Amino acid sequence: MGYFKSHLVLVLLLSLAWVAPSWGEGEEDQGKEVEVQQKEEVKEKEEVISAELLEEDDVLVLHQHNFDRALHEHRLLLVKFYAPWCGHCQALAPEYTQAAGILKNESLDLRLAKVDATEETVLSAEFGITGYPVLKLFRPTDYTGARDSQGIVLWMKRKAGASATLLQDKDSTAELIDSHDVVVVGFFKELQGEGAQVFYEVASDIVDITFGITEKVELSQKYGITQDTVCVFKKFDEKQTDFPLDSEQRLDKEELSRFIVVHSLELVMEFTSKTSSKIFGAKILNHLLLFINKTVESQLEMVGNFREAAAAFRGQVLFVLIDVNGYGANVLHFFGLKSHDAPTLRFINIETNRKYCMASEDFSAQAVGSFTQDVLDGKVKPHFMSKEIPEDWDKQPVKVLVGKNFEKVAFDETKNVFVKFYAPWCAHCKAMASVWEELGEKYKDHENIIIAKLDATANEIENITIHGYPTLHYFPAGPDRKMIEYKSARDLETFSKFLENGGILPMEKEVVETPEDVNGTSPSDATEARDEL
Ligand SMILES: *[C@@H]1O[C@H](CO)[C@@H](O)[C@H](O)[C@H]1NC(C)=O
Ligand SMILES: *[C@@H]1O[C@H](CO)[C@@H](O)[C@H](O)[C@H]1NC(C)=O
Ligand SMILES: *[C@@H]1O[C@H](CO)[C@@H](O)[C@H](O)[C@H]1NC(C)=O
Ligand SMILES: CC(=O)N[C@H]1CO[C@H](CO)[C@@H](O)[C@@H]1O
Repeated sequence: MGYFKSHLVLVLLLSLAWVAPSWGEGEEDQGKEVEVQQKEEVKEKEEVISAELLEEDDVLVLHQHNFDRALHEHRLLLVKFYAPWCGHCQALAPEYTQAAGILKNESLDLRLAKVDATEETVLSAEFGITGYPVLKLFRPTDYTGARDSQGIVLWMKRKAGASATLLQDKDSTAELIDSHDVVVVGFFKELQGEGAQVFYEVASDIVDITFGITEKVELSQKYGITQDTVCVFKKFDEKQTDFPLDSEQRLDKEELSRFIVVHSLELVMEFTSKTSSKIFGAKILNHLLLFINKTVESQLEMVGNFREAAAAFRGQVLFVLIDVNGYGANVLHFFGLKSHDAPTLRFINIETNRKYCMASEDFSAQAVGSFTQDVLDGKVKPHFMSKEIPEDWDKQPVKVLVGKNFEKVAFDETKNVFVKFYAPWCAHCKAMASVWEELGEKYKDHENIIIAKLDATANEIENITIHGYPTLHYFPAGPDRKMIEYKSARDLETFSKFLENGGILPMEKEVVETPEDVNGTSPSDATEARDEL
C-alpha cells in the first residue's frame, strides 16, 4: 500500500494513485453475484414480507415488496445495492448513514435507501447489479458523486435543483462569482440552444462547483464576452478563463468538463488533506512534484519559478507543491526521500507509476520546463528507487536484495534465485517470514540455489511490477532472463519441491492454501493469500 494511510476512505482510494497503477481499482467488488445467487438458492425465505417501509438509522430498508411503494412516496430516492460481506460497502456505510440523516433533516424529501442485493436477487437482477456497492438514483440515474457524506449531500442537492443558477442582472452575477473560489458561468445567446443544454448537463455532473447561466447581453458585455462562452471565474491565478464555443461544431460534453476541471485547479496545487482528492480527481496522469521545506525562505522562493514553468503544461502535467513539514511528509517514503532531501523534484506518471528525477540542481523556470518536456518526449530514463546495498547483504542464509544489486544477483546466469518481494507492514509476509528463513537455511550451502528477499516498498525493479505482498518470483539460471511467479502453497516442503524440480511443480502436488477463498470471496487468487497494494 503505500503512499500514505489516511483515515478517510476517499483519500485512501485516491492515494493509491501515487502508489500503484490502480486508478479505479478497488472501487467496486465486481463479479461476485454468481456465488451470491447460489447461496441464495440454499436459503429459503419463509417469513411473509409486507410492503411496510422500515428504516435503519434514517436509511430506508428496501426489498422486493416495498420497493415500488418507496419509489412512489419519495420524489428522489438514492438506493444503495450492497452485499454485507463487501469491504467497500462496509466502508461506505457510515458515510451513507450520515448523509441520510442530514438529508432527512432538511425535509427536502431526498431519501437514501438500501437493498441487500445478496438477499434481494429479484431486484438485483431487475437493475442489473453486477458489483457492490452500486448506488442508483430513482428516477434511475447512476450515482457519480464522491463517496463521503458531504459528497452525497452535494450530489443529491444538485440532482434535486437546477444545476445552474439563472443570472438576470449584474449585481446577482457579481455576488455569485464572489461567493466561491471557483464559479463557472455560461454566457449564451439563447438558453434553449444545444450549447446551453450541454452546459446544464455538465453542471449537473460536476457537483462540487457552483454554476450560473445567462442569456443577458449586458452581462456578456460586462465580462468581455462576444460569443457563446463558458467562463471559469476564480479567486486565484488568472481570475477568469474563457472557453469560447465554436458555433460550427457541436459542444462536446467531455471536452467542456475537462476544461472546467483543469481550469478550476490552481496552476500549482499544494498537496494537503483538502486538495488531495482534487489532485487525483482531475485525472491528469502526469504530476510534477516540488518538495520543499516551507519554513526555509530560499526554498519558498522556488515556488515562483515552479509556477512560471507550470503554465505551459496546464492540463497535461499537474504541478504539485509538497511541504515536507506538513501533510506532505507522509508522501516522502513513497519516493524514497527524506525531509532533508528538499528541495527536490519528482515527475510521476500515476498510471504507469514511473518516476523521473531531474539530474540538475537548477530550479529555474526554464530548467524545470525543459525537464518536464524531456520526460514527456521520452528523453529521460525512469528513476528506480533503491536502498543502499547493506554491507552484510550476503552474510545470512536469506540474501538481502535492493534495487542496486538485484540485476547482478537475480539474473546471475549460474544461479537459480528465488526472491520474496515483501512489504515490511504486510501481515501475510510476516506470517511466512520464518518459513522463508528455514528455506534459506536449507539451501545456504547449495551450489546454485539462492534464497533472497527484497523490500518492494523501498526498491523498484525495472519491468517487474508487484501487485500484492508477498510476491514470489523464481529466476532460473541461464541466459534467458526468465522469471517464474510461484503461486502455490507457502510451506517448506512445497517450496523445496519447486526448487528441486527446477522451478515447476508437478500439477497434482499443488495444494490449495486457503480453502475459504476457493469460492472467490477474496480478491486474491485461490492459491494465494497476500495483501493487495
Ligand atoms: C437533525 O436535526 C436535529 C435537530 O435540529 C439535530 O439535533 C441533529 O443533529 C440533526 N441531525 C443531522 C444528521 O444533521
Ligand atoms: C525545515 O527547516 C527548518 C529550519 O531549517 C527545520 O528546523 C525543520 O526541521 C525542517 N523540517 C523538516 C521536516 O526537516
Ligand atoms: C525492460 O523492458 C524493455 C522493453 O521490453 C527492455 O527493452 C529492457 O531491456 C528491459 N529492462 C530490463 C532491465 O530488463
Ligand atoms: C457456491 C460454491 O461454489 N460453493 C463451494 C464453495 O467451496 C466449497 C469448498 O470447496 C464447495 O464445497 C462449495 O460447493
